[in-house]
Amino acid sequence: MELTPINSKIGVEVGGVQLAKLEGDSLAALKQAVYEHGVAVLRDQQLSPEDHIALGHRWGGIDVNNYFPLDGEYAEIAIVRKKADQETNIGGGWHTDHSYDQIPAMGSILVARTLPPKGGDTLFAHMGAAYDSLSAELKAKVATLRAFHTADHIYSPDGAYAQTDQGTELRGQELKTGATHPVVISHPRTGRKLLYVNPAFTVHFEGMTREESLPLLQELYAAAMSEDIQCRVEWRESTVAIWDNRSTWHFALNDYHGYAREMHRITLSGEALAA
Ligand SMILES: O=C(O)CCC(=O)C(=O)O
Ligand SMILES: [Fe+2]
Repeated sequence: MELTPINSKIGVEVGGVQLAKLEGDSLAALKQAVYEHGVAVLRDQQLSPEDHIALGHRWGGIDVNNYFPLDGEYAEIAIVRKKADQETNIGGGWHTDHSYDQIPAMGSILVARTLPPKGGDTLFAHMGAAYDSLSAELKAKVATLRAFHTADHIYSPDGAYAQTDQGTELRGQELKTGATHPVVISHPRTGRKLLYVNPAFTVHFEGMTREESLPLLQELYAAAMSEDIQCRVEWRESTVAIWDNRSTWHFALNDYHGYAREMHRITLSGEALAA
């Protein structure tokens, strides 16, 4: 396995591996690379839907996403799709997946199935680097804070997607979600301190209103959006990305109007989070 960091803060290109056959020590090494670098990019993968699901099980289990359309045949595969005539994409703002769950998903294995001729890249940002960049004063301020996360304002019948042309594609409008997590978590495998709030799902700090929370949330988001802790994944046919939701945010760019883009996502089960 060849590991080539994308930059010093985030991302690793992984060569010399076919995910369909990966197991044992090699799988353990890839997991470690994802935990350390936040996102791994693998090119030229021959990964059928069955291989994709089997890899998810070998990794440690699958969380089925409650909102995205499912592949008709494979309930484990969530379809991340923008049709040629749609305007809105999925994940077109900074977020981390499933932070509204009590035990948020570890991450995802995303496979490119249909790509536009150009555009449709995905940005990733490292929340360990974001935490490191905070001033000592800000680190002290957030050290013991907890924050409430929910997806209701995104997916409910009067939520963000309902107003768009993705509205009718999504499921789960009736679901109620909510979880409170520490604002600074320790990565369950590496122990690294990570900033764990995100603009999509974090609503307020525990014991504070949304209005009271916003100034500090904005300050944290500004640090997390710094370009020098990001990498850009340019998708090609047969590219797979595997990311860690605890240590990264991502942002699917929506710059390919008039073309279809379709990705297959398997969401990997996570573990309890703690400060
Ligand atoms: O389409 C992408 O590149 C990522 C979309 C997204 O946010 C996700 O699959 O979680
Ligand atoms: Fe996402």
